[in-house]
Amino acid sequence: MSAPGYPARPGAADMITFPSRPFSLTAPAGNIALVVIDMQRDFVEPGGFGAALGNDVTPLQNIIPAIAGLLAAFRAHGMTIIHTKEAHRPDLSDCPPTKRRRGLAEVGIGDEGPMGRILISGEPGNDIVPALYPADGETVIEKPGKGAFYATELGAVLDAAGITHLVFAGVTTEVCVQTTMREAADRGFETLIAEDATDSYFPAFKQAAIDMMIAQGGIVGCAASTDDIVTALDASGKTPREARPS
Ligand code: C5J
Repeated sequence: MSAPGYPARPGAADMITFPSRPFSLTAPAGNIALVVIDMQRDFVEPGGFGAALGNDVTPLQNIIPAIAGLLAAFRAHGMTIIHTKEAHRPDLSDCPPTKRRRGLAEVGIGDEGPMGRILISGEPGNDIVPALYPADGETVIEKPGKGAFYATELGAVLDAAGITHLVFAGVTTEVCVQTTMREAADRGFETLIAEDATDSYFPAFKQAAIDMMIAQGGIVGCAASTDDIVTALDASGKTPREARPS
């Protein structure tokens, strides 16, 4: 079955080639997953934790349409989508004291913030912004660290789905996105960051993080624009489910 609006073209290959930097990435569509990192209300919405720390959240809000475009394309092609949330247990048993000590704010992890307890699972501010809310069947990983592989089931989920290539979006580029891309690269995944679908409270950090990851021949991974990623998906012409060997 083709996804609505994406008719299968007879003879079209199911390999997808992303015109990324510093090299093009090619993979079977069924082996590629989109990972949307920490698009949570507390990081992105005015009045949340990020704003309470004195950050301008506007740049993070501005990437919502690009991420929505990626989600729409991956959903239309029936491809794997993972969302992450930086979230701790209410008793903070998964939050090392060193992490709690970090930060310049009067309110810290576990304290009552503008949208409930900061970075605590189940609190309103810990949820994903409505515009990017996970659809039924999409995996949501709650992670206690900056990297999404540390102390989570992410590796097992990806292995079970046969995923080898990860497309990254979300926030913040130099913290949770970069940490997770590095974890993924060390585990043997090919990684690609959608450069206009990620951002930081510090514009220079975003650029530096992308530059250092794709330097030295893509030492961590590759980068491409959202438009180029979506165009590559659409050009494949088939949904991965059709193309997968049974
Ligand atoms: C941070 C994140 N910056 N999601 N979290 O603490 O990048």
